Amino acid sequence: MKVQIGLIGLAVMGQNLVLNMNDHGFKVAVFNRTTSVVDEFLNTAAKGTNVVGAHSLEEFVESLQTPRIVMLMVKAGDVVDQYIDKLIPLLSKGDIIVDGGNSLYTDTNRRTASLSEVGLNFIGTGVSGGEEGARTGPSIMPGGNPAAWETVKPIFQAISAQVDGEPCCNWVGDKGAGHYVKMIHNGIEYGDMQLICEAYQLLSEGLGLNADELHAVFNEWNQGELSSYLIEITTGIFAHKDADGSPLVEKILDTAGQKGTGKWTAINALDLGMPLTLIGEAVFARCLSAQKEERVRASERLPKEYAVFSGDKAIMIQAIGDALYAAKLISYAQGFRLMREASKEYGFELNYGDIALMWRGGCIIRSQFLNSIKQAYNKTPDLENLLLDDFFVAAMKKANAGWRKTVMLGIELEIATPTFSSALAYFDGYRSAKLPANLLQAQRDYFGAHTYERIDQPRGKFFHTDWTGQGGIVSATTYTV
Ligand code: NBP
Repeated sequence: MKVQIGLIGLAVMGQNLVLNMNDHGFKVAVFNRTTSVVDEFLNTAAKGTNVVGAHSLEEFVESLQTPRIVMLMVKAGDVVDQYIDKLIPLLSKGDIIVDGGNSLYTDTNRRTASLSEVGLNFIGTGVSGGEEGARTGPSIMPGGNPAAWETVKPIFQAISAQVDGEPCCNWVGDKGAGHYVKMIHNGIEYGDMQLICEAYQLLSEGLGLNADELHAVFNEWNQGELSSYLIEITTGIFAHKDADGSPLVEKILDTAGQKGTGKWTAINALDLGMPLTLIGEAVFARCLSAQKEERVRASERLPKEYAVFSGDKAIMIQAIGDALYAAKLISYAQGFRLMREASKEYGFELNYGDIALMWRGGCIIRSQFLNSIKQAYNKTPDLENLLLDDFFVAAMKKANAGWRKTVMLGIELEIATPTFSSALAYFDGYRSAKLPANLLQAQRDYFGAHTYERIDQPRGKFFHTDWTGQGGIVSATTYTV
């Protein structure tokens, strides 16, 4: 009896996805480079299930019903290409390879095209939710060759998270669209996490709240508009005590790691000329945190004056909550704006409302307010920027004063708030009909003859001035970005 799907890569994500598929009645075959892991898995977590193990790729492929579905859950990069190369001679036309790892979308573009040339259908899918999500229902973002979707759809939609009876999994788009959207998801995750960390530092260092008080504040925030998975787990983190009874979080070294998806998002935004400032700052904040020893030396050389907060704590906590919410809205507005540009540039034809729905459950950035994003796109499918939607306009207006107060608190107390403050700068810049770029263009024309447009002349008509009376009349090529 052949099985419905095969999965290669029995690390934390692979094992849990397999168990999830088994729970939903799908028969799964598994393979892993280190074959002892297959036996271990079958003798422990998968004991008593219908999962079958293979010790060679040939045996693995042989066990699959046609059209075969082979899902890779391995380290992204060369390993995926190596497995694809080994699988091609073993598979038949119409078979499907799914890459569920965190692959770069450009690799997925390339793999979709090259596999299509040999008659195989490729899907590159984002899978978010970590270990727990994989086991109980992740958010799944598939893209690639649409010919493969109907075959994998019943499996993916069954094992994904469900919110209000809808699966957090839908077809995202052609080529690398699924991995692109997963990359943006991860970038937003970087931003959400950094925002929470800035709120934490202002509340603890700035207002002097201890872990129990932080737990109470986050617990309250999680009941309202900030309700989300990341606020929920942060609430739990503040309650967690070390063996000696003190809060564990205070014993953790303040240097953050990263695997690269946030960096990819920021690089892509720069490539497309899109201001994705909050996520960019979140990536840089991790980089700065990693310079621990240098920061310790700098703290001695450039000591802070440590002003003490002297206002009403309850009002300030409310303001910090407002800042957290407003800056988070900016991050999503920037992320969706970037996706809009990418969709146009790369031909992904993304459906933004569906993406918001896919992120409502299972994934790390799941939160209540994704429903409001869905509603915004329901009303205006081609919405330029979420900030222009009624819900966002009202939310920004409500949070505006508290957000400014929070950024000023950071400035006064010498506490860095890179994401709170860069988001505010974007907000103020975005709603400025006039920016000082007229002077910038004058400078560019002054030193490089880069030309400028005039407010009293039609757009697209360029002028050059001989600013010193000693330059020539030749101008440089004009380009944007
Ligand atoms: P890892 O990313 O740690 O990958 C481990 C798997 O890759 C094992 O099966 C390992 O086989 C295999 N592998 C490696 Br490493 N090098 C190999 C090679 N040269 N040849 C063949 N196989 C090789 O596992 P993971 O954390 O479960 O993540 C799987 C994918 O899902 C990754 O792309 C990851 O970025 C993505 N992802 C992870 C999470 C998460 O929370 N962990 C969440 C969402 C997405 P071995 O057992 O023989 O070493």
